[in-house]
Amino acid sequence: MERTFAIIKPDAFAAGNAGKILARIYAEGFKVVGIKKLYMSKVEAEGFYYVHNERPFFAELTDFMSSGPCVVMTLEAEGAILKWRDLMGATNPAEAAEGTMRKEFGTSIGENATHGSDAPETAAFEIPYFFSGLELL
Ligand code: FUP
Repeated sequence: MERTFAIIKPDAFAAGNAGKILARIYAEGFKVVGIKKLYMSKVEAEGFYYVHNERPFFAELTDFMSSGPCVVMTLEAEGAILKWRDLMGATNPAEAAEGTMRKEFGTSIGENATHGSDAPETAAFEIPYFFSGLELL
């Protein structure tokens, strides 16, 4: 079994789509090991996305991620990292396949509804950034 880290981003949460996204997560067979709503600060968003801190979209990205509440999750499944990336779809909702979360609920490359770890090393940083061991029992 593998674990990945996922976010229902502020755009999707504000639009009332958290329930639909969570229903798909369960329907696809993930176990939701950890889940909580939080309202990220700008500094917390900058820490989470530090790998992108030299990119031109960093300020916009961290403003958006701290613009409203989101839902952070730790998901478990066989091949959870790729499985959640596949269910999310391409970064740009316009290029995402039908039936993916970003196609259904994203509105732009920035406001793209969901986040998911892209590799085991990323998940190993992202899960404990938001969850303590006790929250993942
Ligand atoms: P992804 O792994 O699919 O979330 O995509 P990236 O790691 O490349 O980018 C992280 C986030 O930065 C995206 F979810 C949205 C944002 N982003 C932009 O706002 N503009 C871009 O050109 C690329 C990414």
